[in-house]
Amino acid sequence: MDNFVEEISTKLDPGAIVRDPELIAAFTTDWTRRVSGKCDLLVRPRDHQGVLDVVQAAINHHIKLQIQGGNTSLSGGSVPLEGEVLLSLGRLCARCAVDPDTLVATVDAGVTLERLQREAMKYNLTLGVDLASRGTATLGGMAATNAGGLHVLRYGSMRSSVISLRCVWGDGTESPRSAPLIKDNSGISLTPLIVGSEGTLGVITELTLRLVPVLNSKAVAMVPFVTIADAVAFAGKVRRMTEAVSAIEMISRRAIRIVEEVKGVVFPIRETFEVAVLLEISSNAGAGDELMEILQGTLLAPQLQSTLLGIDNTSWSGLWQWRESITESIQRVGEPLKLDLSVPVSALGDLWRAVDEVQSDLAGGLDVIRFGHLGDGNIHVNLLAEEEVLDLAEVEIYRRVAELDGSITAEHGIGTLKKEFLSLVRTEWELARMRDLIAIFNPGRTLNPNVLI
Ligand code: 2HG
Ligand code: ZN
Repeated sequence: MDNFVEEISTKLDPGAIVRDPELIAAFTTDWTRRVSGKCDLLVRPRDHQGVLDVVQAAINHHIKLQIQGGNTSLSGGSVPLEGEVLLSLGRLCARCAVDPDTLVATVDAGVTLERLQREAMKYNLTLGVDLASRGTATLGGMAATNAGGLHVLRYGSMRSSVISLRCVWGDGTESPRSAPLIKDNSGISLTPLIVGSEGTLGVITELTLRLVPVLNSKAVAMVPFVTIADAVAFAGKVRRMTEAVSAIEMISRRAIRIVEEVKGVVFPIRETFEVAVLLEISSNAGAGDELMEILQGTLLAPQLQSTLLGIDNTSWSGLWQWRESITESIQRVGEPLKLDLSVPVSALGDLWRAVDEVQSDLAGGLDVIRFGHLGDGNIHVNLLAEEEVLDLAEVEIYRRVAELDGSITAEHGIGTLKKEFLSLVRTEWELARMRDLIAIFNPGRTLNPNVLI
């Protein structure tokens, strides 16, 4: 370790090398507080060359590195578990350049989503991907994990927004600068492969991202449904009617109760419901009118009466607050086990029932809080219980998800927490090919040795 530090100290600025345990502590526990690692050294290069120097020195001295962006991973993917040196990209943030003619941004990996949103907004542009953790999540981390978020239905996950990337690979080589080429068919592209590889192939240092125009007319409705099946049918009808849908989110009754309890607020819908659907319509003009037309064409009169509308900015963001406060509110009542499930949208009712069955089999010992991205078939199931009950519930729910041809992680990634379950949803052949790729790009597993596989 001393030789490693000696080598990088000649190349990085003094502020880049941190050995103070108190300063390091802030980086070693993940956002959920469920995963706490250990680490004696934090390295924070400011640029691509610094990252290259660190990775090459790590290879020379047989040091393992754990990469970290904003440390917002919900699957333990960003903390060092076994004393790896923490390679934080938070200071790699000098560049955040928007090209308004090409509609792209070129950013350093440590730039936060919120900062890009601010810069892009100067030209009425934004990134299609948006997340509640926008103030902290970094674009490099979002690409490495193929983050999804609130508008996947319209803009896709990060993979759809990444045009090109620059990387330092785990074998100590580097790729050229990212280029804003909207079209480029010169052979096999590594870009889609790196996105979602969770830092097991290389460190992303720079990204060129596709931007989209900000749609200034937005309207939101919160519609209560007695069953999840009714909500799914509604989502399908709405999507068949218009392309202007920018989100179809779901909040269960239990999730609403938690937000009410923690925030001291009262949900305005008093009728009994199993799920509330948050539907957002965005366009350049008249989103409110279009939303009303959609609701009138899909809901019966009593349902329409209990629907909440957010047509102006204040009521619009007030309704979104219910959805965006859930994660933070749950965190205030416990340390949940977070499941991030997806199934074909048409199987969401089956998934709901499966989770209900697991809960009743565990005889009341399990608190289940469901919410998520109904339009994408991606349901977050947060579980609160004693650890042994959580273990049983997790295995059983994943087994049921696999039976429904679903995924054990739709958007948060495998990280370190879901590694043992990967084989439920990937074949031996697929796992072997993942290992082959890691062996090519990151041969000594210098980067993220405990993540993914
Ligand atoms: C969301 O959709 C995030 O709000 C967080 O993916 C999900 O807290 C969670 O489980
Ligand atoms: Zn989500």
